[in-house]
Amino acid sequence: MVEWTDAERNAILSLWAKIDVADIGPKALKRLLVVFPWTKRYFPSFGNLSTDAAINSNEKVNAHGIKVLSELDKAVKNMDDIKNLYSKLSVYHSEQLHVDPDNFRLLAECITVEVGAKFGTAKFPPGFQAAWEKFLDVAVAALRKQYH
Ligand code: HNI
Repeated sequence: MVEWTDAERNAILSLWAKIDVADIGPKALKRLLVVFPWTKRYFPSFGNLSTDAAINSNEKVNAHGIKVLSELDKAVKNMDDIKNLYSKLSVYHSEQLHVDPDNFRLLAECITVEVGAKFGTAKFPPGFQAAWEKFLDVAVAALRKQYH
């Protein structure tokens, strides 16, 4: 089981309280699709993702970005049980969506870039980033868990 120090919990909770899911979610997913373009292949039902402009104005991308970040909200509220929380979601990504699990880390990276860009060093100092990265690592590990 993952151990969290009080400082880590506080950093994650205070950062999360400032994060607007409807802002960071779409931005992070758009960044994923542009920076790591092979990820587009998982979203054929989203329509036109052929250019950066098309990705930016795609409403399905926006909605899905919000959905993904809202899922992280559940993890923030269940920090001691993320593995179980994401168990079904892991099976779904593995067995139905066939998402290469390496992509989870790439999305986590895009989320962190957006958080850093939004808050800057003053509100997202290295100590906060350390706790935040650990949190995302635990979420990514939980999503990878049911792959075999
Ligand atoms: Ni992911 C659907 C959460 C990373 C591709 N994904 C979901 C759903 C949630 C979710 C929630 C909706 C499930 C449902 O409808 O029951 N995804 C997450 C989380 C992460 C993540 C928390 C990582 C932090 N997903 C990724 C990545 C990819 C991905 C990295 C591919 C590159 N996800 C998908 C696809 C779907 C999906 C594809 C189905 C989309 C649809 O609506 O058809």
